[in-house]
Amino acid sequence: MKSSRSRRSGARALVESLERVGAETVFGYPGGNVIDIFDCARDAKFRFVLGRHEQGCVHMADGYARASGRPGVVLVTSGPGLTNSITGLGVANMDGVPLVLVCGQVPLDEIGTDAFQEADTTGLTRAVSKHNFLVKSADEIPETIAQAFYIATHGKPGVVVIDVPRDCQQAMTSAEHPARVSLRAYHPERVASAAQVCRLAKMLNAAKRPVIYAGGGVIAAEASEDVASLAHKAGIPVVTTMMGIGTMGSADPFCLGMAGLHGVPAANRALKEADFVLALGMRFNDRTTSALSRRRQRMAHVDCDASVIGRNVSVDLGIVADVKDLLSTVDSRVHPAERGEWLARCRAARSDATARRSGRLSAGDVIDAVNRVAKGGEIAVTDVGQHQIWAARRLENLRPRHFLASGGMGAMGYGIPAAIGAAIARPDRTVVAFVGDGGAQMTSEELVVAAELGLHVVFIVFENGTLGLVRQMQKEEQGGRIFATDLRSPDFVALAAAYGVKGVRVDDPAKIDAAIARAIRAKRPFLVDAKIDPEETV
Ligand SMILES: Cc1ncc(C[n+]2csc(CCOP(=O)(O)OP(=O)(O)O)c2C)c(N)n1
Ligand SMILES: [Mg+2]
Repeated sequence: MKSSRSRRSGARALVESLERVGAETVFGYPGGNVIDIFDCARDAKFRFVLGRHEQGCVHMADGYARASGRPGVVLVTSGPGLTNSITGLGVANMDGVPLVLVCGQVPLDEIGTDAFQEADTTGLTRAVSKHNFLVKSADEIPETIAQAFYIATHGKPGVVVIDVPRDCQQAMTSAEHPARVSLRAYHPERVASAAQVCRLAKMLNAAKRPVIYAGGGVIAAEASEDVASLAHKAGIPVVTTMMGIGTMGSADPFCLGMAGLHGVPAANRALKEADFVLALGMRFNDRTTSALSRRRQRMAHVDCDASVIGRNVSVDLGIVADVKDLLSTVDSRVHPAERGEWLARCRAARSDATARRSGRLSAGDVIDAVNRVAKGGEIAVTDVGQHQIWAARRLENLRPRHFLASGGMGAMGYGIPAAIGAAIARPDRTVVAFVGDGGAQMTSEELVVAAELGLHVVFIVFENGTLGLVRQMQKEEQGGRIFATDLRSPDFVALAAAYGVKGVRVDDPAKIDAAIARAIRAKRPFLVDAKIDPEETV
């Protein structure tokens, strides 16, 4: 190692490297085996945000990453700090969110001795990360940080974990942050061949009823505008996965909304009736394939991750490439077309209504109120359950990076902390969190962070007194045997007040617009406890 730089501790080198890779916010929670790094973070260039539980810290970093496009960074201690982080890592990794977690570890010579707060970080995070590192000397730290950020952000984005033993944090090193990262075994950039581009253009030009099926990979690749311009040029309606929501605003006449198991009828019908589907930046997990079950349509699938092509759905043409690059190359070969009749047929099916019983506040009333008041300018973050599906189906005019949800993992507890992370990333936006009364009780402790930082987040709790989505399954699939789903909640307005967050309770459809408007005007965290009908189903 060269030593033009003065010697400093591994912890100091780590903080310097985080600055060098451009980390401007780090989320985390301290502890004994990471205390040297925290000591150096005191005067770092980045801002440190203290969550109240490591799961919350990771979801915050995830929300920050999804809303900004920059990798989320988390710093936690060994043992319980790491195990508390696992759900958050799984959520981010499954949804292709770039995130780097640094955790403390017991000193090298104590690893494997059942030392206090020792956990097998490598073993525990293998299945919830794209890659993990165990640092074995202070000299490795700058290079490891550089590689971790490279891996997290290149190819399909994902989670990278760096386990840093305490003695490596304390040891002195002269190792410098590398100017460039070169990894012998990881070269994810792939481009489509000329033949593939030609074939795709031919398939599109020949199609009578084509549909674009856009996933989260379109948003991650910043290719939403390219999708819209292809759709407009060639008369192709666009449906999305849940992760792809925001690719195209619902005011665009080519946008048919979310398809799949929980999708809207117009989107699913278009997929069923299509003669050609162009799937972009998606995995075809089980939620997204329902409309393809009796498929007669031809299909092309483009994704930057080779492992998803042909895995769950067999396709006529598979292309491993960056979606944005691919669209820019194929564009000139696609003929302009109207496809007026096909578009009219697809559009006629648009319109969606949630079931409601008159007089009571429904989930649809709440979401419609957000549509009216926020007019699509908000960043919407959801938890998991019925409220998530209602929001995904019904929110209007969202932009790319403006709909955040735990898609792959479906982890309750995501909404509140992820909304906080999004608000930190985008102080210029109103963030609206849609959470169930079940999920709200999993991570409500993070509300105090929103109060402490004065963040502009509107937390809407859909209080139906039940774990609604599971109760609905019990009603519809388990012969109506309701068990362990109806639950008592705290007084959410009082709970928010205890954390320093103002709130209001609403159960009258006539008052919901005013409540949402007041929350949005507040310019500080505000909770709306919406009492809705437990019998409403999705
Ligand atoms: C961590 C976690 N545990 C369990 C589940 C299973 N689950 C999916 S939806 C749901 C109910 C959610 O209830 P609530 O938060 O009240 O939302 P609602 O469906 O009522 O809108 C449950 C228990 C889950 N997704 N995540
Ligand atoms: Mg509920």
